[in-house]
Order: sequence, then structure tokens, then C-alpha cells
Amino acid sequence: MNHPLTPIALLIGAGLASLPAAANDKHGPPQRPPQPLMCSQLAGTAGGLAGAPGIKSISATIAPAAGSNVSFCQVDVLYGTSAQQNINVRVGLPLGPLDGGTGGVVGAWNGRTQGIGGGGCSGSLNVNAPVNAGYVGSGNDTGHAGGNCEPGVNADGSYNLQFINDFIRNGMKQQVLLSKRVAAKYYAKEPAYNYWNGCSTGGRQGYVLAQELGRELDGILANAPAMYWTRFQTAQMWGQIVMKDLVGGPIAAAKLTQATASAVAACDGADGVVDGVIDEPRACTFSAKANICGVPGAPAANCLNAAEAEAIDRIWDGPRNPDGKRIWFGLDRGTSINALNGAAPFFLGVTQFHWNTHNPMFDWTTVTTHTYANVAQAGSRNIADVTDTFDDLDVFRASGGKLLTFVGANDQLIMPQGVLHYYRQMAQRYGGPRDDDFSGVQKFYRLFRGPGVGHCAGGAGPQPQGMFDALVNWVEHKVPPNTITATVTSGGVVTRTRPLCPYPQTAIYKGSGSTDDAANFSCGGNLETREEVCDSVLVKYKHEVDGPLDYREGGTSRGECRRSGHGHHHD
Ligand SMILES: [Ca+2]
Repeated sequence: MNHPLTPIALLIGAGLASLPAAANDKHGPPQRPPQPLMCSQLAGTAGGLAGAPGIKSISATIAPAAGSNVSFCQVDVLYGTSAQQNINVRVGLPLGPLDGGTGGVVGAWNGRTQGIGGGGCSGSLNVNAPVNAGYVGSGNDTGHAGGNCEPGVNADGSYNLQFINDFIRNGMKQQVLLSKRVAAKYYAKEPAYNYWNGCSTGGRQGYVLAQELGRELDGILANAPAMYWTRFQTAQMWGQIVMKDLVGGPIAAAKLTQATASAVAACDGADGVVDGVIDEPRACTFSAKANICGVPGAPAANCLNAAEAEAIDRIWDGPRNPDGKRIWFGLDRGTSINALNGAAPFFLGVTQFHWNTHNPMFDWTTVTTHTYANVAQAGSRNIADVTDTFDDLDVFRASGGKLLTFVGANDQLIMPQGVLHYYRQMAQRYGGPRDDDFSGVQKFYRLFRGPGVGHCAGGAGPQPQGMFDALVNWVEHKVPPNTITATVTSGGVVTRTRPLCPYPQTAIYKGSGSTDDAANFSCGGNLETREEVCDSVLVKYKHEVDGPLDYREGGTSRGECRRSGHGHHHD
């Protein structure tokens, strides 16, 4: 062909012909370097995937440009190692040189991969965004169509562990592995860098990849991660149960909205800047009892009765067992209460109760504030070790990976204190001699909390910008993100900028200049106060008693919380 073997290579090759293939690969003749393929070849023998283990089917076609989306090579793989496993993986490849691609490292490709995560109980097969940016993009459907997690429990009360594991871990792991294989074949070049980009379930997927596929990715952007799936989804039902028990049913949405507004009004200024946002909602102790009708200062409209006020206080506090021990975290003040506590519960929370009890007919309305702990414990015993993805990051860290996370402090679906809980544990695992030393973990894993920001986006707070670029800069140029700029826009114009700070630091106003200008803030302080850490101590879950990760007191080793008898906690 273009590069015939030299006579010497042929001679050596002949001499080694009787050696095993492995030795021949290593010491044999210089191989003709691999050549890029045409898109259509990826589905055939040259692509190396057709007929390979686990590959049930593969197609490869050029997707035409559509609207603002560029044309690309679309590879669809059906992966499964049994009749029951059917994971659809899509890999979108910027056009290679044989398909007319230009302007990149090879063809239109920038030499990198970027996996895209899903949301809720769904994956995503939309690869346009990374492909348009020059990346090999990938997605998967987590092994099932649609967004229903009910099939995790069979009608006979057994778990469908194939469904659960494909959703929790297998889907995106095959996605990442296949995207790298396909890219290397198409362009005849290994990707220089491999990334993940997801929020919510996509964020959880990023954490699973860091924990369970630690050598495969260089950088992971995993925002608002739905990690501790069983723990937090069970907690999504806490407010509904509290309202049912105390009030007899859901509290009017307008009253919940007013309670949030009252909390913001009460605590907004504690951070030094009155801007409609509580920077540190955990330090806000506003009680909804201040909104009881007739109490001086209570709002004229949408005031509360005593039972409603108590219910809202307990929603903010989060689920506890009958002894007052914290089971999980609440919705921090300033967060929209309505999303989980409307006229109907959040559907995935209802499903989680079915998973916890492995009973698809289980009726959540039979649960009380006193028996909630039993359902949470059932989830812990029965399925949390499969779903909750709390493993360490040892391999990812040792491989040089970088993990970047943003979480909205007013996330209305996933309690942001959950990821703080995990971050605290990793800080202790990779930190210095002091429990509150985050410098070790920050070398490879940084968490930015966005005051006033909702789930993945939205809310009154400034919205984080450029996080994926910050991750790339960290991975490829060794520049860790010391701040993330967040912005408020109005009518397309940026009206406020504010730095987000690597947790546990927070943005502190310098005392002069516009509070709408990030330049007048600096990162400092330490949000990991003893008060917050001790209030975050959780009851022990199964893995913490039986499993390999025994973080005493469920996430902090600080004996001082036990000794102090702090808050609701008892020895
Ligand atoms: Ca404020």
C-alpha cells in the first residue's frame, strides 16, 4: 500500500513468525501505522466492534448538518452481555479526514472525548453539543427507554438488578469505553484527553465514573450530583409525610413560597450583602413560626397556622428518626419548597419507596414521620449499597484525574448538603492532619457551591459560567480553578458578577465598590464550622456498619460532636 514494509522488516518479521502473537506485537516488524477510517467502516470489520463481545449491533452513518448542528459520524451501539441487558450507546464523531472533516487535530476532531450525562431516571443520546465543539461526544440510555425507574422492582417483589445496575453504573461505563475505542479507530489516534460533563443524574454518573472507572477519564465535570441515590430520594418524600401528618396534606403553594421569601428576607444580610440571596443557608435559623397568622411581623397574605409552620420547619431541617438523629438533609432555607412538596410528591421519590421496600405496591401514605426511619433503613439494608455510589477516589486521584463540581445552595431536588457530606469525607481521606484541612482534596477535586442557585441552574443567585472550560484548563494546563465567575443576566445583559469559591471558602465582600462586581469580593473564610459539621452528622447506614468504608458517625470523625451533645444529637 502506501508504506510497504522494508526488506529488513520483512526479514525480522520472518524470523519471529513462530513466536506467540503477543511477542510478535511487541518485537515484530514496525507495523504500518493505523489509518483513519470512513464513518461507514466503523460498523464493519475494520471498526473492530462488529461481532466483538457485548456488541449486539452497531450502525455508523453520517448525520447531516441540521440547524446549528454540524454534520458528524453517528455510531449507535447496542451493548449487552445477556438477553436482559440492552444499553444503547451513541458516539458522535466530528467528521474524519476521509469524510471531509477539516480544521481539527484529525479531520474536524479536537483530539478529545466528552461524555454527556443524563437526568432523572433517563440517560441522554443527544451528542450535538460536544460534537459541535469539536469533541467526540457520547451518550447512553442507561439500558432503558423513558424516565421511569419503577422497573427496578419486579412484580413479585424481587429486584431487577440488571435494570438498576445498568442505570446506576453500567450504561455510562460502556459509553466512555466505547467512545474511546470508536474514536481511536475512526481517527487512527488515541484521544489526548477524555472528559465527562453532566448534571443531576449526569453528575452522579460522573462520580460513579470517578469511583469505578478511575483510569479512563482525565477530567470530570459532575454538577449537582444525584449521588446517595437511595438516601436522598427517600428524603425527597420527607416533606410530604410531614405535611400529611401535621397538616393533613400539602400546604398551599403560595404559603410555601411566602415562607421561602420570609426566610430570605430574614437571613439575606447575614453574609454582608443584601442581594436576595442567603450565601450560607445552613447558618440561617429563621423559623416559619414567625409567619403564623397574628404573630407580629407575620405576612398579611399567606400566613400559616401553627401546624403548617411546624411542618415547614421540619422540611428545612430534614428527616430525623424518632430519637432526633439526622437521617438525611433538608431543603436549605431560601430553596423553593414547592418542587418536592406540591399537590403530588415527586415521582422518583415515590418510586424510591418501592425500591427501598422492594414492593412495587408499597403505599407511601402509610408512612408517618415516626416510621420514615424504617423505610430509610430498609433502603439502606436492601439497595443503597448498589445505588448510592459513595466509594472513594483513590484510583482516579492516583491517575491524575480532576473532578470539578458545582452545586446550587438552593437546589430544590437534591439536597446540596449531600455532596458536601461526600466532599467532607474525601477531604478527610486526602487531606492533612486536621479534619478541616481541604487542601489535599482540592489538589484534584474542587467543589463550588452557588448561593441562591437551584438544581443545575435557575434561582435568584448568580449562575456559574465556564465550568467545563475551567476543567479543561485544569487538566491540560495544570491551572486549578480558584474561582468560578457567576453572573446574573437581565434581558441578555450581565447585571451582576460574583465569584464562586472552592468549598469551604466563601465570597466575602471587600466593603467598598459595587456588590454587582466580582472584583469587589474575595474568597476566604471557612464554612466548615463546628456547628455545621456537627449538624451534618448522620445516622449510620448499612455500609458504614458492615462495609469497607466505616466513616464513624456517618461522615465525620470529629469526636467533639459526640462530646458536645450538640443540637438534636445524643450519645
Ligand atoms: Ca445576601
